[in-house]
Parts: sequence; structure tokens; C-alpha cells
Amino acid sequence: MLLNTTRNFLVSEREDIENARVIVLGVPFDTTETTLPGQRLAPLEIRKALLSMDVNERIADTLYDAGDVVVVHGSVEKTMEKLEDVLQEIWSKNNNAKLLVLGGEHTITYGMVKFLASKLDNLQLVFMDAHGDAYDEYMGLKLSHATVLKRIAELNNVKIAVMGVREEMNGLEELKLVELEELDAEMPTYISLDVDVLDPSIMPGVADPVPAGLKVEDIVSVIKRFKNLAGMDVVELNPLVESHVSSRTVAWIIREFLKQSLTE
Ligand SMILES: [Mn+2]
Repeated sequence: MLLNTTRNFLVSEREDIENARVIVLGVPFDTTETTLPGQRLAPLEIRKALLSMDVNERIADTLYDAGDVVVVHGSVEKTMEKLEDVLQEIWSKNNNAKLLVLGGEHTITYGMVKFLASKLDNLQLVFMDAHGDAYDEYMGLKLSHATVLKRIAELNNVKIAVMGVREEMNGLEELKLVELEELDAEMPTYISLDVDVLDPSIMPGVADPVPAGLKVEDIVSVIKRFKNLAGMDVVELNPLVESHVSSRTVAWIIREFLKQSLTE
């Protein structure tokens, strides 16, 4: 079994994945995390936060919650294979819906972007993160939360803009990046939101907080700018550090993403 469907409870009465405008998928993977593991618990926490908020029926009606990928803790490669299998299955049933992916650590963005770039021409990526994630190798791993942007850049068929990076990290200046303003609002775009891009005062629940971060409004304005969103992932929330404020902030941003999906 590829999906743990006991984890799909956002709109339990909805059964038609074919007509969904947004498909929710959890990827509870945190194996390469080096500072404070616990990101695997975030998909459940984010769903709980969304359920505790007022999400109007029209929005809820557009959602299909596919549950969580059954990840292989300890293996990045096997987890990526499972993620790809699930994405192929989802795509075969509905290739119009936006994908809303609940991490998990940032590594999973590689699997998402690789898959979407194989399906969509001219894919663009907005990579929001306090850290550059651009090491060539980290702790002996080629693919981890600290190398994910470097691996994505090597795909060579995705236009990448980064936003909110403020921690000094090796490798970022060597990547081929564009400015956010250079991305085309009409082209298929995927947003990767590492929640540590936000200021720790509104997002304390992360493993590696960095001061002087973005505001929620900064993220929402990017979501609203793109008219052809292929999807968004929300990664690196760690409910073991702090969950009450942080998951509520995440749910707030996700609700803006869901509202946006109604306007397209
Ligand atoms: Mn990151």
C-alpha cells in the first residue's frame, strides 16, 4: 500500500479525486534532518490546524485529501520512489488539480519538482527558505534537506527564483537563478515553502530558526501573483519544537492558497 489513508480526514465525505481542484498529499519524512527531527509529525498537525479554522464550504468542496505517502524512514531513495509512484497514480486520475504537499523535510521538494517538470513544460519554482539548501553534499548525502536546491538546479529544465534566504550558506551563488520578478505569472509555477523563511516570532516551530524573516503577507502576495499554480509544498514545520502558533500560521497560508485555487 502506498498511501496511509487513515491520515486523510480533511473532507472525508469527498471521494471523487477526478473532480478535485486541489489534492492534498502528506509526506511525513524527516530522515536527513540533522538538528531537530520531528517534521514527520507535521502533516497530521497541519490537518488538525486546518480543521480548527473556518474554511468555507466552497473551499472544502474543491479539496481531495489523498492521505500520506507511506515513506521509508531511513531511506531517501526509497521514499522518493514511493512518492513518485503515488504522484503517477494521482496524475493518472487528475492532472488538472493543484497539489498541496504537506512535509516533512525539504528534501521532498526534489521529488515534487522532478515529477512536475517531467509533466509540465516551462515549469517555474519559487523556493522560499531562510537557508540556501545548495550544498553539493551534506553529511555524506547527495540528496538531503541541505542539498535539495542544488539537486533541483541540476534538473536544468526549471526556472528557479529564491526568496527569503538570509543565512549564509555555501553553493547558492553558483546556481543559475532568476529574480522573482522575472518569472511569468501565466506559466506553470510550483511554490516550495520552507516555513523557516518566516520570522521565528510567527513561526517558532522549526529546527533551524533564523531571525529577520518574512511576514505571512509576503508569502500570500506571491501565492496571489501566479495565475497557473501547479502546486505548493509546505515543509519543515516541526511540531515537537512548537505547534500551536506555528501550525495555525501554516493553516492560514494554506487557506489563502485554497482561496486562490477558486479564482482560477
Ligand atoms: Mn530548506
